[in-house]
Amino acid sequence: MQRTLVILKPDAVTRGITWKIIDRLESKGLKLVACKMVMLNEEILREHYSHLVDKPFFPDIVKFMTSAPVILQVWEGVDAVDVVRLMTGVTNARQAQPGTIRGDFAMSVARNVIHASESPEIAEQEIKRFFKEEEIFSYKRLDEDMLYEEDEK
Ligand code: IDP
Ligand code: MG
Repeated sequence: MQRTLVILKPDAVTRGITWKIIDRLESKGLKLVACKMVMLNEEILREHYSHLVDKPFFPDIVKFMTSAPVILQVWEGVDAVDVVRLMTGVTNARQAQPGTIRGDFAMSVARNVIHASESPEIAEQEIKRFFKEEEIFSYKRLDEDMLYEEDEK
């Protein structure tokens, strides 16, 4: 099983659509193993978005991402990183495919409702950034045996 980090961004929280995103991920068969609401700050955003700190729009990212709380989550499943990225859609929500979360719920490049880790290595770093090991839970989904063939797990 693989783990991936999801952030439900301030637009998802303030627009009251977090449940719709969670519904999709749960219905898909992914398992929610950690979840908390926090206010992010510039320091952690500089680390999390280190590939963007020199971009002219970085101050706007900080302003947006600190404008309301976010919901941090860890989701688990086979190939969870790729599955969630596919479900997320491309960065520019206006170009994201209908059927993806950004494609169905957002209209902006910056305000695109969800962050999802982009590789297994990055997922590991991101999960460590936001969660202590004891905040991540291990339990069995009742439908787990039906979701996967034995050799897929
Ligand atoms: P991703 O979230 O699809 O992985 P990244 O390129 O890693 O995209 O960018 C991280 C976040 O920074 C995006 O989700 C978006 O909120 C914001 N961002 C990226 N590019 C732009 C831009 O050109 N203008 C404004 N915000 C941007
Ligand atoms: Mg990214």
